[in-house]
Amino acid sequence: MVFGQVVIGPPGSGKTTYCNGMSQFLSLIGRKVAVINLDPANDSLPYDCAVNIEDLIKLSDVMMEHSLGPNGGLVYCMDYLEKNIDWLQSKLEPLLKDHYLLFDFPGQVELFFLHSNAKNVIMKLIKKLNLRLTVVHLVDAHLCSDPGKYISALLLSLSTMLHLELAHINVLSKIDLIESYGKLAFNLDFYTDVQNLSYLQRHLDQDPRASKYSFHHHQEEEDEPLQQGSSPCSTPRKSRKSTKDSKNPYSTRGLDKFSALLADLEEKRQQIYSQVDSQDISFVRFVYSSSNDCVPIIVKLKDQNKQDQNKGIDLKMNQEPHKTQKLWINRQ
Ligand SMILES: Nc1nc2c(ncn2[C@@H]2O[C@H](COP(=O)(O)OP(=O)(O)OP(=O)(O)O)[C@@H](O)[C@H]2O)c(=O)[nH]1
Ligand SMILES: [Mg+2]
Repeated sequence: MVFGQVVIGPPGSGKTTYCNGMSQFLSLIGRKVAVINLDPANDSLPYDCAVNIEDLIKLSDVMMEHSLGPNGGLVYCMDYLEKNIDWLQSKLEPLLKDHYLLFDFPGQVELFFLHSNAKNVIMKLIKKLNLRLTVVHLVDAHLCSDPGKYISALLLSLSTMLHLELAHINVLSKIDLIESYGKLAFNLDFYTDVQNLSYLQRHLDQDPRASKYSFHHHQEEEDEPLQQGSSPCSTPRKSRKSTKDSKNPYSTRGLDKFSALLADLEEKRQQIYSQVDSQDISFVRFVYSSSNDCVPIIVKLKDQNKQDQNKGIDLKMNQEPHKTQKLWINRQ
């Protein structure tokens, strides 16, 4: 079985440098390593690559021949690579016996959350060559210094994870430069653990560009006034809201526990469906209540004929004795 990494990330996030450093590290600890350059725009490679996409197709040729810009050209190159996957397969086969593989991909992020060609290339290699690959997604650590950019990096990481459907590690690159961007609003573990993003709200409000979108939650501010003199670089203190008994215990658990919770909720959902009048139920959702419980919300669609006088969406929350909330939505 052959193991390796698919190294991706926005332009200039350090993919090629990472592949170079990782290959040196692996060599030093006695592992045979092969770096495969799949970026047809990688002009000067700092490592000796075992396979180079430029032997198959060059971005400059594509741009010239097809009158494409660099972005369209890269999509074309990935498409071409997918169609010629046998070429890549034949180049990789001699390495499969004992090498660890590092794939250096282009920095055009749309290739990894929007288009399917790069994903198809990776999936075909996994299937044909029985590879075990992990995605290493590099994001420049300086994005932590700006709350809006940090959220955008998280969204990018999330869409990439969902699109590629592989084992995935997000890495903050260029961490040695982080101090040059000033003090972070929170400790580094806030950013690496992706803790409660609502703590970023007041920092977004201080940003002249973000503040115009009014992220501020006024009620929360009334509940919890900003403490004068509190250190801006301390781990966020728990909001009054979260220290109350409404703290969701599942928020600190791992994915393994989460599947147990889902099974539990599915059982509750089936119990609700087995009750009388269940044919009227459109779907059942769950919310976490202040009494440490997952409360079902039953959504029923009203019959249009009976409810003609109520145009538009009509939401009613009824508290049942067994703490079930029902939400009716008019069919438009
Ligand atoms: N200070 C610092 N610089 C880095 C680090 N990693 C990469 N760089 C620099 O960042 C620049 C871009 O690095 P690359 O490795 O070419 O980035 P890339 O993601 O491969 O770029 P593209 O292939 O163009 O998308 C180079 O000047 C690197 O020397 C790091 O950890 N610290
Ligand atoms: Mg590169």
